[in-house]
Amino acid sequence: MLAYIGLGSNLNNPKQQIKTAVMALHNTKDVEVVNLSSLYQSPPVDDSKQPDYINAVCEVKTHLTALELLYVCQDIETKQHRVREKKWGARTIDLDIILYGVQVVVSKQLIIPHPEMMNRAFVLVPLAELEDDLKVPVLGPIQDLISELGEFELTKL
Ligand code: PH2
Ligand code: MG
Ligand code: MG
Repeated sequence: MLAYIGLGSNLNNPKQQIKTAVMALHNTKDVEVVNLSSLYQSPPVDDSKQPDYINAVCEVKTHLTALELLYVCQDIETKQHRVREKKWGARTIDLDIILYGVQVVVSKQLIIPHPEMMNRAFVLVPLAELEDDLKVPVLGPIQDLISELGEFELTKL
């Protein structure tokens, strides 16, 4: 299965946090990172009183189920000392499963495609960098989603 994982950080050396998380994913049994986007910088969406974020998207080849992959992501977040306080608060690392093949998942723990992806340039733009003609399940072609975004601030590093 091919899956896309969004990475974000705005605390404690964000670029290094992203690199550490990508290495941790790659070093996980049954998970292979096969592609990584550029790093992108953007102001925080939905809470302006925090530092800018660094974001990227990676593509993984995996034999894990979507839920097993979620647990791997949560484990990496914990190892990188993520403190879960308020929703959308500043964080050392955030790993979100954006897509899991063409599978649609709606459960208490996990929603795929990621329910906010269509609103987030910091997810769509790096994803399109990896796969510019991607058809997102339910939502449609990635380029259409980017066109529908409206104005956004995002710097490719
Ligand atoms: N993540 C959030 C909330 N806001 N803003 C940016 N720019 N990048 C993020 O990764 C981000 C955010 C919650 O996951
Ligand atoms: Mg997130
Ligand atoms: Mg998250």
